[in-house]
Amino acid sequence: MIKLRFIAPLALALLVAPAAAHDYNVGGLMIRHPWSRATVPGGKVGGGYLTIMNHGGEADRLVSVTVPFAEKAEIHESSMEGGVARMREIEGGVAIAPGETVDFAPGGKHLMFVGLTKPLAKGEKVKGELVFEKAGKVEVEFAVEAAGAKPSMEGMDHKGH
Ligand SMILES: [Cu+2]
Repeated sequence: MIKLRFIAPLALALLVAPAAAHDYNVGGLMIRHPWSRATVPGGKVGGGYLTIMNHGGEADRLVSVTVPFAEKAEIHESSMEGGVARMREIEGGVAIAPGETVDFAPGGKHLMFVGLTKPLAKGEKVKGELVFEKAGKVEVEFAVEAAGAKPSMEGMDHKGH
């Protein structure tokens, strides 16, 4: 009886499939499921999330990001300092070593779209461009999910690889 109570929510979570994942491969890099969250009208910032895996033999680095729907996109890191959530820009970008997986997710590393020129609406896909030191420019689409959306089950599963 007790066990069933735990199983039910999990089964439900699995049935509610996340928005279809989309991946991009460039050189040895695999970019998994870029996504964002819906913003309120007049909101000035949005977040960008994705997973980057390096299946190649040499290190690469995400150096910058541009999006057409905001004045700029920054690479940020969130942390807790004395019980207060803070974030700062990561200078010089984020390195991805061979065999490494780097997650950009709520509460950790993330992309910050600053100066939104339009609200992001749930269900739409918005373009962006990632610039890597070695792999160069990669065009992606961020799938906009609900305002409070969590990382998808799909993305979490992949961490175990
Ligand atoms: Cu931020």
